[in-house]
Amino acid sequence: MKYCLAICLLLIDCIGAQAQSCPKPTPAQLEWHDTEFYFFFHFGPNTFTNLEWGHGTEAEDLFNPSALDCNQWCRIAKQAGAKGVIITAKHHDGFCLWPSKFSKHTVRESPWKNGEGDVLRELAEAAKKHDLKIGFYLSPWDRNHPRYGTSEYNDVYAQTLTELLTGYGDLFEIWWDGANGEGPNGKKQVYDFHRFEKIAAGLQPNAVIFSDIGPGCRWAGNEQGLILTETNWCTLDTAGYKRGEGGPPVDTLNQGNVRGAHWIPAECDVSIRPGWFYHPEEDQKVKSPDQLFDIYLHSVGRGANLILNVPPDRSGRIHEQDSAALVGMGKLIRENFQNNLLHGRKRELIHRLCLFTPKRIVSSLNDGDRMTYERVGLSHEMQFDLRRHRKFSTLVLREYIPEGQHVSTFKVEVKKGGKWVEIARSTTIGARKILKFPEQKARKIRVTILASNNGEALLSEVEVYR
Ligand code: FUL
Repeated sequence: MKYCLAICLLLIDCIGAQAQSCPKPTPAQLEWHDTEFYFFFHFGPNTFTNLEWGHGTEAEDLFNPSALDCNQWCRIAKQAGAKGVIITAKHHDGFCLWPSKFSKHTVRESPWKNGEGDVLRELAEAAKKHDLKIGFYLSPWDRNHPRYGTSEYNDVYAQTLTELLTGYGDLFEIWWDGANGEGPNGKKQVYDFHRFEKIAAGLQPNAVIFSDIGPGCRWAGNEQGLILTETNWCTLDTAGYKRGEGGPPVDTLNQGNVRGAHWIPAECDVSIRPGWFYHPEEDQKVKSPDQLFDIYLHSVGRGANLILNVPPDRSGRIHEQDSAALVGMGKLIRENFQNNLLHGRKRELIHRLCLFTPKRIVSSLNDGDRMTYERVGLSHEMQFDLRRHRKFSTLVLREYIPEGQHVSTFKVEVKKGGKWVEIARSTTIGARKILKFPEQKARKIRVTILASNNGEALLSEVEVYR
């Protein structure tokens, strides 16, 4: 007993010392983690020219949606279960979807609404009405701006960014694309990202900046919307890496770095169609609800955020093929996570490490509140009693990430015929882990944390679904 107590105290000591130094999310990043899944809108001259990368020489006359309806976009986003929207305020062709003072290639020069329109304003108002967060993609690469490729372009970008960050209310994310080619004068640009970051931090401290290396969140290394393995660390080492071509290897972007220096979680980007912009010939190539739900499981279900691109068509509306698929996706998300079989049940935490440690009954794991948590030691078993045999095929775990991310291996067992049988084993948990397995019929479930960076786990939620 004496030894046991000593070991326990020693362990608690070590844990305390290690926990202090690990990277943790900022309040803005915590909010961002909660946003989980949002829409991306690629819209602009490419929608009308059928291109993916406009040349920057397209006539403004081309931009003329006949029935732009941002409320429709937001209604569908809500039905799909998304919590926010991000739009290409300016893509690589340089066309601004708002009447920017710092460009002559904007909606103001187009026939749409006689040059009086502002797509960002319409989207910001619709998003507010539908209780969706909003963010902007502002391509650093600009194939139109005459100053591109000179140091003056950094001033232009800084002014344009300021305009966006001050004109449309609170933003939750700012998107910096890594693509960087030549501008109209054939020159590449050396961007003053340090200055842009300072502007963003000053004007929109709650907006998380996306790029290959953050600082707010990172590209997940592929455009399929997937975390490719079970492992996804929210931490990344960025020393020596740049945005774009000088970024970390794609598998590092996908998995993060265990014990990485900075909290820069992954965001998975993917389009509902093969292209990012609308192309009529892709109307029959829209991903199905099942495919979209599978992407959700491999992104949100692996602790990342999902940004799903839904390109509006030439009328300025989401095409019916896409909206049908998205409504189907939303239905699948709701159905799959509707009825948590553990909800409202107290559960037992059985400590195996020290035989004399008493059982604990806890409720913070099933209160639906990510701010309450339970401290669980390695090899401590968490046992859940469904009170009778129930069928289930999904387990959801959430780590208490305000204190960082630590778990690196855990297993799941069910009791069958008086014996514990392992049904799943995985690696990281993070913000949210969704484990799917063949349907089980059992009364008791046991989760054991087998390895962790700091010798313990802080878990905030455990959920079980049919
Ligand atoms: C890429 C861009 O080049 C594509 O056009 C698209 O915007 C995608 C989301 O990011 O880097």
